[in-house]
Amino acid sequence: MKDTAMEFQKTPGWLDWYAGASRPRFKLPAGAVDAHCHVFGPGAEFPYAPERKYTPCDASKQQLYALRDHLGFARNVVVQATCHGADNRAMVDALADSGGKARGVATVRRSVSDAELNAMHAAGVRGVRFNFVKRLVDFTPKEELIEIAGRIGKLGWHVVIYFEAVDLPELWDFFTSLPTAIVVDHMGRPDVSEPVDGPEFELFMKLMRDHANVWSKVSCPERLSQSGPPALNGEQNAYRDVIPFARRIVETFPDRVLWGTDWPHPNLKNHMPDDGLLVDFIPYIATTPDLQRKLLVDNPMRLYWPEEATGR
Ligand code: 0GY
Repeated sequence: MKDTAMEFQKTPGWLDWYAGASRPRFKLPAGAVDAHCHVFGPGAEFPYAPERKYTPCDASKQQLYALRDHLGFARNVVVQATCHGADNRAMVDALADSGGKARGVATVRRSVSDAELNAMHAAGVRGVRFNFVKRLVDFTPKEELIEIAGRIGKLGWHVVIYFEAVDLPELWDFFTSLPTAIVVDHMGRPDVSEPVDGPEFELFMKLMRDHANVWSKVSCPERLSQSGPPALNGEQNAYRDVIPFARRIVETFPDRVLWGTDWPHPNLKNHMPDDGLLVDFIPYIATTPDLQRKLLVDNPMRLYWPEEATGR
């Protein structure tokens, strides 16, 4: 992986995002929020971080907002991706160009100044992300993360955590000591070949049950599924093995769930999803209009645009 000044070579085998997304059959409720998506670069304008573990294809704010409109979303939450490290300029630039229709989740180090945090708040950042997925980031000491959580909590921000289910026991004490709202990416990445009422997923359910500040994104069936999309296996319900897990969370904690496309889908090895089909997955996991409205509108509005939330 050799880069010239502003030219980045994609990680070998990198799958580019799919540009031909179908128009979903499922009609999203008015005001729906795509609460987990990213921008990548463009590298020539916003260089990828030297410490990154992968180099993606570019995925710009214009392309993200075109997808938003095509799918029928009203707003986005743009989550800082690890390929940009703690350089949040691409994400903040996307927020600035959204006309108030995007909010952000940043990555910061202990060295971030109060002035920088305040500037990010003014730009629309409302959370920081702590990543524990070892293939994506190097280890950050817990004391540093606790210090950051204390500082951003004063701004009313929350912490987004990304980890794999096998690591939850070891991370439990740390997560449950965080003082802010906590949003878990992709249901804590359960192994969906295990039973939905098995010990691994029960531990995640317990985390949410015992800690009312913990929320979950019921996102990324394409990442978690072992049965795969219809094009690969001919099944009617794409990613059907993920349905019981996501549905259980949505039905047990309807006021603490979020949904996002995860566009442009970093690090997928086998297939690149059609984002229209991902939207069509939603009614399998949120099966009533009431659950769908909470998942897609009320909950993300409460967390990211509380000043506009209707408080239903
Ligand atoms: C995701 C998932 C992944 C990557 C990142 O920031 C990132 O690099 O989040 C992944 O590789 O599982 O949520 O986008």
